[in-house]
Amino acid sequence: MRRSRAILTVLTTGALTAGALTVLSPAADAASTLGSAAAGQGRYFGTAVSINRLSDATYSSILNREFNSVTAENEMKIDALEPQQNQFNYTTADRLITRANEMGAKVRGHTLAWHSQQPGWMQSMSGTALRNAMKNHITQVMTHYKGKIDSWDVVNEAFDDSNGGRRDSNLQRTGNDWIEDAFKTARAADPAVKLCYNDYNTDNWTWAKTQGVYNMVKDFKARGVPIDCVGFQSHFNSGSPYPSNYRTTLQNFADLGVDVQITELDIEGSGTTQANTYANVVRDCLAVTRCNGITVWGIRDSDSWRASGTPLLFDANGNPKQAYTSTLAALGGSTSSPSPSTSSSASPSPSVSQSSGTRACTATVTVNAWTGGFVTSVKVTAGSAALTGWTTGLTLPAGSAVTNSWSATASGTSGAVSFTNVGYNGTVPAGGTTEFGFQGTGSAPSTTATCTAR
Ligand code: G2I
Repeated sequence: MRRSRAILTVLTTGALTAGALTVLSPAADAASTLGSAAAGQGRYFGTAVSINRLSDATYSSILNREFNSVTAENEMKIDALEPQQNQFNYTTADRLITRANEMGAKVRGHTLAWHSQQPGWMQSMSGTALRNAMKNHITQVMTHYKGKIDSWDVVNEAFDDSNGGRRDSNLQRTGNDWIEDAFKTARAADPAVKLCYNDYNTDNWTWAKTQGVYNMVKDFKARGVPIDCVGFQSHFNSGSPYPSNYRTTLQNFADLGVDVQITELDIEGSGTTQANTYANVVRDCLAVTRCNGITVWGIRDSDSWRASGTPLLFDANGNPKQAYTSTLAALGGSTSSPSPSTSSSASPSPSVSQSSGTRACTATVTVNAWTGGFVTSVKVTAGSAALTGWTTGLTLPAGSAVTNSWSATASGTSGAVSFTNVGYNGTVPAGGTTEFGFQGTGSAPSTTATCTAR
């Protein structure tokens, strides 16, 4: 509020002072992405990521730019990681972890014990055999991901939707202590990672389901059952609307001595109504000290499991929606982030820095390789003139191929390949840098790359 008033004043002054040009420069204090704005509040801002979409340049660019936490939308579920009993398949999920590392993002593990997305072999199990299979899954997966995950959804959606009791499931039928057994197993497998319970329709403090989960967490805390956090999925729509007591719910759970996170946020709707609800959710989280992160359940509306409800922050073309702007603002960031400059000059001067000299760039290549694959990060640095576009080229060894890239458009997949800026990162100020990356199969390229500037 104060900022927008200040801007108005400067513009008015500029208009009245003939001949004087007031230069507006980007504010140093307003973050311009969801992740950086959330970081400024001591929080993270994450998204669900689907591995299949990483090859989509628009999706990939937004992911890199905006988010500093990721949750695998499906790739770390039980059926994905243990398709046959005791045969674990980490390949796809590991690619996501690698990508998160590239981005410097946290990873939320989702999910270890759940009635849904069980592999066929588990669905048909019961009793002690199922309980042991659950514990083995938790132990194996958490051991594999030790040190790589920030928080795990140990148990997901274990409560009934209406009566405040437990949901019936094969896991529930192994005995009411299955949830605490899962948490104790998880703590033993990795004492360092945060252990969370995660559910939906637990946002409204007056709902029986919310009370059911609250009482379980209270009981766990009283009896010393390990639990560190509670995730509120927060899939909001007309049947399950954003409740005015949401902040109360988050605070009451936090007061039990757990962190709380908003883990799968999406809000069906459009325009100002949707934008206001997103802002309210953000403000509620910021008002609760132990609400330390927000994750949206997908990037563009078209990526959502509820695509027809247009519940996310970017439209199908990857353009930020009104809801994006309100979310960023509620986090204390700003899209254009103009603020009055401290200097004004008597004679007009260009407000953008002009190129001096010939455009040139250099590419610095970092490779992380393992047997059969690699991830490459490339930093493009502008010379003494600003760039309006760039292309870097390098050569892959025979038998190697690019399988995926982000923040650049790839040309070719083997031999001599090149990467050209995408829409948002072609402009690089003099001496500035931007980064892109790609991954591939086979042995890694050398770290020599050409850079052509435009
Ligand atoms: O249902 C929304 C979310 C509720 N909370 C737990 C989340 O894990 C859950 O996510 C959704 C994913 O967004 C969907 O993408 O979970 C669904 C069921 O696990 C996911 O749907 C599945 C389909 O059921 C599969 O048929 C499909 O193969 O997505 C898979 C991959 O597209």
